[in-house]
Amino acid sequence: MNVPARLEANIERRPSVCPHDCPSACALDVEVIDGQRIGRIHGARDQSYTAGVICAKVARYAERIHHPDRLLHPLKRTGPKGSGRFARITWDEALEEIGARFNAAEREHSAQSIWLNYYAGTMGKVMKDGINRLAHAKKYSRHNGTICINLAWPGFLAGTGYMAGPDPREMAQSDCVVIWGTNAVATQVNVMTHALRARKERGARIVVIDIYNNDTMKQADIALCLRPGSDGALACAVMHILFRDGLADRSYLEKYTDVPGELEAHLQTRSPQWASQITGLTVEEIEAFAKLVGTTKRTYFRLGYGFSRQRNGAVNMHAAASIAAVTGCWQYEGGGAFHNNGGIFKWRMPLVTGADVMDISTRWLDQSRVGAVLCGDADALQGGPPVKAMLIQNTNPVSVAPDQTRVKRGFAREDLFLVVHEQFMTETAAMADIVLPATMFIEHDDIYSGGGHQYIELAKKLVEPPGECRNNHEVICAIAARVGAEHPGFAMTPRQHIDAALRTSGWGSIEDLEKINWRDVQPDFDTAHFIKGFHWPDKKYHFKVDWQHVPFGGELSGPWRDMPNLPDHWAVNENPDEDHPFKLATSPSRSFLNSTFNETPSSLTREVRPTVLVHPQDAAQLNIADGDKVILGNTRGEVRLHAKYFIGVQRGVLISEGIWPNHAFEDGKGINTLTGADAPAPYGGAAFHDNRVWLKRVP
Ligand SMILES: Nc1nc2c(c(=O)[nH]1)N[C@H]1C(S)=C(S)[C@@H](COP(=O)(O)OP(=O)(O)OC[C@H]3O[C@@H](n4cnc5c(=O)[nH]c(N)nc54)[C@H](O)[C@@H]3O)O[C@H]1N2
Ligand SMILES: Nc1nc2c(c(=O)[nH]1)N[C@H]1C(S)=C(S)[C@@H](COP(=O)(O)OP(=O)(O)OC[C@H]3O[C@@H](n4cnc5c(=O)[nH]c(N)nc54)[C@H](O)[C@@H]3O)O[C@H]1N2
Ligand code: SF4
Ligand SMILES: [Mo]
Repeated sequence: MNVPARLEANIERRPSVCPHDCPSACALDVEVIDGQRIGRIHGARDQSYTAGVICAKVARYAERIHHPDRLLHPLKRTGPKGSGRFARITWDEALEEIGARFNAAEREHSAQSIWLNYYAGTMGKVMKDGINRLAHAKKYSRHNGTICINLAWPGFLAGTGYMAGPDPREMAQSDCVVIWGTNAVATQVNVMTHALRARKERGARIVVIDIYNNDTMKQADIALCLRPGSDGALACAVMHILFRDGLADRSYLEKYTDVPGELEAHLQTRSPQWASQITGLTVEEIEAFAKLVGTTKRTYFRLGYGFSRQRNGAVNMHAAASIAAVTGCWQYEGGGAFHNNGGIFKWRMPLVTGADVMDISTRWLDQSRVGAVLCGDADALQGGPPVKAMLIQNTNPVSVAPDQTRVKRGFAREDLFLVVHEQFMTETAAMADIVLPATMFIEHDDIYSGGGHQYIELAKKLVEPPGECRNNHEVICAIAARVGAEHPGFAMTPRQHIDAALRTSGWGSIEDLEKINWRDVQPDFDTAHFIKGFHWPDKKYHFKVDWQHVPFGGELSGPWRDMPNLPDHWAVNENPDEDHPFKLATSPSRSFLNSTFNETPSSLTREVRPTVLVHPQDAAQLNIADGDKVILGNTRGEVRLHAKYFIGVQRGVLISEGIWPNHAFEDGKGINTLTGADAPAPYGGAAFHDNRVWLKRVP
């Protein structure tokens, strides 16, 4: 009798961690088949934030790890830049050439003409941050990773002084969960696990504040669908009502906040009528929301990234967090405001990052302005030499960076020596002189910590890498040897790095972590709820902000001097005008993760094609039928895609979900052709959801 091969296979379940740039940082339970392949991936049940739930795209990771298009060997360009013509070479040949070209750039143009550019393709500490060790040891240009957090974090820090908050699992103990500017169903599914538990077990209300009726808003009891960039106005009107109706917690304000009287006076004119004009919400909607949070002590504000991706995003983040200080909900279990837990881990890992040899006089190149940097913009180059050589790990700027036309022009420079270490032939890798094949997370050892939770998590190598793939750490150490970089971190294994990072940070050893896989480092209730005060010398929550001195550590950018110092609606966003009557947000899609997964068959099938959601009445005015091919444009460029009728958005607002490969668009121009790289205040970043555009049917 023939026994099907599957039944004979030996399937083991092994712990791991999702490596992607997602606040959920899920603890995983991976099916390893015969020690070689993976089957389905499950959420680990014994990590209490993941609680057995993960997103669909990672559950079917076998599609990505065993994808036929994975890069398996080093390649060298044989045709013109971007032609896609490459020939296979050996690792030794590749590394020799990289060493020689980096050394030549250093000799001829100085060490700062070399830029090691990275982001968060993997969030593993060793594999993500080790590239800095090479940059610092050689005094190459430093990399300023602004693209994701720089609009969001300063807004939260401006109030609390600290990047943490009430235990995210406490959402399950709330009576009202406000999911603000995060499409959690798509982007961090575990928020829903805990919020839905609160609804089921306690009858909690779920409020969703967003600019379109996305999958998260569809789950809401109360849906507030406002205009992009108007969250500061909503927050101010809510606080106005709280003061007006006696719903502000005056004793909390007195004890825990800096200028409650000044705030109250300032908000006198920020009425619900005023906010209704700006937000497009009705006065009744605003009143009802204010009453709900003003009368529900256990209100948990889960503040996402999306609403910060506006030019006024930092001000809006601070305004939203300030509501919690007016109601005093921070005091209660299941109450307070939370954005990210970055502060609680207290990571110290100079052996990984080379922070001990960093020279802060070397320039700090802004990742979000990669186009300007590579095109030789003197301001973006900070007066230094042009960038002549680059190594890229963990990021795909030709797809994800704003102002794409300029980014592409920069990467097309024949005099730029570009090395891209990748898992796939991304559109950035396609521009490279040398492409190196990279491992995936189950093929190397690393540690992770959660942005949206409180665990330190260990993920050990589970299978051998395919072909000649090498991990980021191996590549960095091999290049270090060829450019004469010295640092003890180059002589260590990933396992030794993990152990050292844990020990230096006070979290035990790797052997300790191996026994439990995930370590819960949640601070106690009083610390997490700021019961002993906020993280400023006066211990108060700051309504009044000195944007220049927010404890974020960024480079002041944009019109930061004009920022309001109290919560407000700051009108600096791209406003529609006669030539650009629409506002476009480029929101993440459910089946891609930034540009990752836009190569896996099931994600591509689910997302169908590049699409813009248009209100049917707006479409009708422009003679656009459902499914028509349309062009979106602004001063930065034009993008061709298909229109889809969608009523769950305010008139004049357009949504295009997901970072599709540029080649999925008819003329190869991707969605970031339309987004701006103008370094918003206070510390740069990119206002991905703040674009004025015109729309027309393809004639
Ligand atoms: N499936 C999936 N998951 C992801 C990602 C992905 O691309 N796909 N990306 C990962 C990364 S790197 C990050 S940083 C996180 C980001 O995840 P989130 O924090 O969820 O942020 P976004 O998805 O950018 O935006 C969230 C929502 O905010 C809306 N929004 C835009 N402008 C405004 C506004 O002015 N006000 C309000 N109230 N809402 C607004 C967007 O339309 C979107 O619906 O997700 C991570 N997870
Ligand atoms: N229009 C628009 N653009 C956006 C956003 C948006 O909302 N709208 N969101 C922005 C945000 S929040 C972010 S964080 C950025 C993210 O932008 P990126 O950090 O560029 O994220 P990804 O597109 O996921 O690309 C990560 C790349 O790293 C590779 N990779 C993964 N693991 C490894 C590894 O171990 N080693 C190596 N060498 N490579 C690896 C993957 O194959 C992938 O190509 O995009 C931004 N761009
Ligand atoms: S929800 Fe986020 S962290 Fe969890 S598996 Fe999916 S991408 Fe990874
Ligand atoms: Mo991000």
